[in-house]
Amino acid sequence: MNKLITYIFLIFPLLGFSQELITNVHNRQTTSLNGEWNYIVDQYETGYYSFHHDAFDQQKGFQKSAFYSNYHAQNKQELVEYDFDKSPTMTIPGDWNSQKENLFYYEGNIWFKKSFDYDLKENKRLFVYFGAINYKAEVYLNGIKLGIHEGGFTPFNFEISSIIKEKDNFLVVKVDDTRKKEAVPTTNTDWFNYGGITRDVLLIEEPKSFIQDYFVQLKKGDKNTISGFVKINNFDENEEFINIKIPELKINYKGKINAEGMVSFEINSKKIKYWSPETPKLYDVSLEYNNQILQDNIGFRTIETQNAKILLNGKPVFLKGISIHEENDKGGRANSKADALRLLTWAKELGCNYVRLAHYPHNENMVRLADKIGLMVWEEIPVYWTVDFTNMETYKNAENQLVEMIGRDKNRCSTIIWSMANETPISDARNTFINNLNAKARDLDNTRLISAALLTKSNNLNSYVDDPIAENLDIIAFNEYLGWYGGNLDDAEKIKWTSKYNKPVVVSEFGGGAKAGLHGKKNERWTEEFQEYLYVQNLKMIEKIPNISGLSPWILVDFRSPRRLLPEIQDGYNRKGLISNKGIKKKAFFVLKNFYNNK
Ligand code: GCB
Repeated sequence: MNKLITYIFLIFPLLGFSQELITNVHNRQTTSLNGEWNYIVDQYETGYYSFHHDAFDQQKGFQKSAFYSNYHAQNKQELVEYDFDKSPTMTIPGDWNSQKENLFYYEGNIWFKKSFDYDLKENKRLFVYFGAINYKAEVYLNGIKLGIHEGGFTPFNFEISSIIKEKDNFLVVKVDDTRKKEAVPTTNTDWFNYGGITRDVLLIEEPKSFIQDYFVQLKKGDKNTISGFVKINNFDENEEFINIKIPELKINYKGKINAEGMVSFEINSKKIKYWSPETPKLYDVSLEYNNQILQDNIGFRTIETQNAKILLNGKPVFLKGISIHEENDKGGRANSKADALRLLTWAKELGCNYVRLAHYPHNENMVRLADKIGLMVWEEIPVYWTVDFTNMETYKNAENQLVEMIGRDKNRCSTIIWSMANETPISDARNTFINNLNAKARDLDNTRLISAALLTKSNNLNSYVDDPIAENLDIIAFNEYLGWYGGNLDDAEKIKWTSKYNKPVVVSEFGGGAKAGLHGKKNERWTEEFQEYLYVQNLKMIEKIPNISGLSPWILVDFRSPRRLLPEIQDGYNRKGLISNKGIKKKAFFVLKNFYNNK
């Protein structure tokens, strides 16, 4: 234990940021580090900075911090004012706010520690993988700093082959969820800032040379060609080939790996059964290399736009959707398969063929389940409201989150739309920021549609979108709140929407709050009747919007938001859910269900 104490404060060179993502982790040889982790709440970052605020783990900073080193040299004293093993524990994955009453409102730094043994054979490599940590993570193994990751909703990994020991490894993570102006998202959001190690922690064991990543989807605009790439980590020149097998399609493709460890391929097949919400057909795909067999379940479908229509497998499709936040039934960050099943089963019950996973990449179980049960998905990054558009570091951070989201989910056929942003105010800096993200997304994946939830403009009863970034989007999506944030519900059918873009339109949000069980007249705010009427009227209006191709009202379930302060009604929850946080369906649920059933 004493060693542990010394080690986390010891100085080792920073290895930098997280390394290239290993994908499809759930089908690899893994050991879970989920479970109970010790934690230390460190409000003042005492484990990170000296009393003069020099960071212990930055070599330069440390060397300059003469007082600190002299003090220790003279006194031969270790920092002993903490003890992980005697500290309390909490369950990982899990946010701290919903697990510990005294941490409910805590935003700041907490150190986590997990001890474990691992017998790594000589010809193997080991990686530690985090599904997500909100918000900033600094990771150490056996006193050695592995690196840093920023962004609360995407996965990352570090190689630990040379650090791992057979016994008594200790993995330490400093998690900081302080909201910052320059972060993505920025300080102000309409959701709860759940802090912690909120998704799975895994050890991934691989051979020296292995398949790190791959892209296996239908080629853009070609429903008879499966194309993409396979990427080998540490390419071994004695093993020149990979195989891609899809037994049901009698595909056994052999591809030669190039000097960069990459294979780009195209495989023709006229027998493909296409994935759709009605028939969510998935194929067993196996990628084979150097005795490694990596399995996946992959569906094939085309998604494109033609003028103002969205075409799924070449046929027009209307997106019957609902927006969803990633919360569990206890009011914490959701992560489990059961959470995903609960949320997506409700979406199905509502008659949806599509969901908007707002406002950040949700956990992988969500998209995997959507693949399986047949729901098209909009995924987005938390470029929300007013991030610091003029700041290059903020852009890099947003782009990194985009890269990690696409990296993780590019083989999920359910995902049809990558969204770049939500309700961002127009300015030159913002336009450039989002256009650059858009270009990056297209560069990484040209098979999906790109959108962003935009703001609208109105002039009396005329409403429209006029946004310079819209020209570069495939779908014009916007949020409108008729009857809630202004406007008169009785005018719904008189409102005239126009669109200057010959592109599909999706209403990415509309809605209004209601407290489940509160009844009254249709013009009484917060009653179920008010919300019901709001849905009736908004749906009448939406049906008449030119080029309308879908909607994802706000929102499936009431969710926690520190901005929602009204006692006895909101009590810290955004009440625009069609279902209460306790699972009770409100009247408007049935209005939307009926609308979708008849669509
Ligand atoms: C919006 C935001 C969403 C909010 C919602 C609301 O426009 O996109 O994040 O939660 O409105 O309830 O105000």
